[in-house]
Amino acid sequence: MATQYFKNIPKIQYEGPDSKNPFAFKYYNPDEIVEGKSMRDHLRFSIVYWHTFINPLADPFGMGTAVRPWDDGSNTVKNAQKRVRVAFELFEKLGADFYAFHDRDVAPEASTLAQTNKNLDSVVKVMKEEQERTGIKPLWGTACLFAHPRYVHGAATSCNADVFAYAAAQVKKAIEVTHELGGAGYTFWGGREGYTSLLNTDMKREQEHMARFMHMAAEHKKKIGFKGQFYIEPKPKEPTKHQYDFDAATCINFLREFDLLKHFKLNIEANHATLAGHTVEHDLEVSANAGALGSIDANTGDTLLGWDTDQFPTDIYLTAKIMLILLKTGGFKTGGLNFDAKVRRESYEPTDLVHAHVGGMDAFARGLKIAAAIRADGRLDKFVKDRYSSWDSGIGEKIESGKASFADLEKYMIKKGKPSPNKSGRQEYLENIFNELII
Ligand code: XLS
Ligand code: CA
Ligand code: CA
Repeated sequence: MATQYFKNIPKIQYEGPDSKNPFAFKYYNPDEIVEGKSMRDHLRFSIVYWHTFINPLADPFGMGTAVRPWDDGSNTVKNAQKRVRVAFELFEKLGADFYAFHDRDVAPEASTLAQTNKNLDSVVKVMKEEQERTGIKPLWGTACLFAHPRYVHGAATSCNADVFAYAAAQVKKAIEVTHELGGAGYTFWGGREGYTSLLNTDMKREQEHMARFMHMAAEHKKKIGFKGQFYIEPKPKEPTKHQYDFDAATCINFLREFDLLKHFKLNIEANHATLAGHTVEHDLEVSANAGALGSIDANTGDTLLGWDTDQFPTDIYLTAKIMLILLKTGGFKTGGLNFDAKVRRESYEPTDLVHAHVGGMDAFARGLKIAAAIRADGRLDKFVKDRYSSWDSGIGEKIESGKASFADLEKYMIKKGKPSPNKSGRQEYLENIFNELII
């Protein structure tokens, strides 16, 4: 039976851009067709368990402010089971089809691994009931390998082999649980997989261990018949100074070096890309070019704060740029837009969770429509195509098809004397077109 903690909030429905109702979508119209597919299937919204139901909204200077009337504050299975019912009440009201969770978000850790696994099973039972009641499923599951003090030196990259073994046992169970719940994927975010000082670190050995860990995970996945997609999520820093999964390019290089690319795709988080000194579009494009774009953690940072603020995305330029890349690459297969985002410490009431998600969903729905309009307009595409037209015939075509050597090119240029003139990149003109189509 559904709980009633959000009883003053109606099921969020589409009312269109003229609506002034804060509890209605202005742009997200799940069944509306865009480029031949429903908005729901394009966007595949997912809500995270950790920020939405566990995060107390503390910061380094002050305690948590979150008011969560359903939570009795105890670290018990009973409290965790109740929290599941409330979570699904909110997922349903928002009309999200997916959610994401860490093992330790959903069930309390006990003093032994065996008891911890039992706790998890007891809560998973309730998750299954709620999934069956609502049809909502995990976009992905994951294991928390960074919060407990045992992971102080890392998990798969720990200097302590026993800690590696513990982490492996934890991931084994987390994959099994995700499989049991019909999850579409499983994510590896190596929170402590990095280092702070080379004076005490054997980097080569640590990275080899991480690769071994992932191979074992892939073997176990096969063994239990889990068909969900594995993802690696890049992040450059925080908590460690040097994270091994720095950005998309670093992750892809690691996967390729250790023959793991066939088992993994990337889960790109917007705020992590910006911490790495990139735009999220850059990391999405890098992943897509390697055939490894899997899923997106949809959030944003704050330009004035230099850390992982995990805010809800509200900027329609950002969402339009993300959706443009996604449409170009054919959209999500197993992934989705996962709001790995939290409300601000000052927004501590349950209602704020609703406003935050409604805003994020609408921002992406609008981004999708803008991206589709840009593609239908065609001017940006045509500009890029024309810009590279020297490669479509003549010497360009010869180079691309591998039919020209350095000596051929020398001969060609000596005969020609100088290259044909360059043309303007017209960036401002293109930005104007983008603005014209932001509707
Ligand atoms: C932390 C990460 C984390 C992963 C899942 O910065 O974003 O939440 O998405 O472990
Ligand atoms: Ca994330
Ligand atoms: Ca983050």
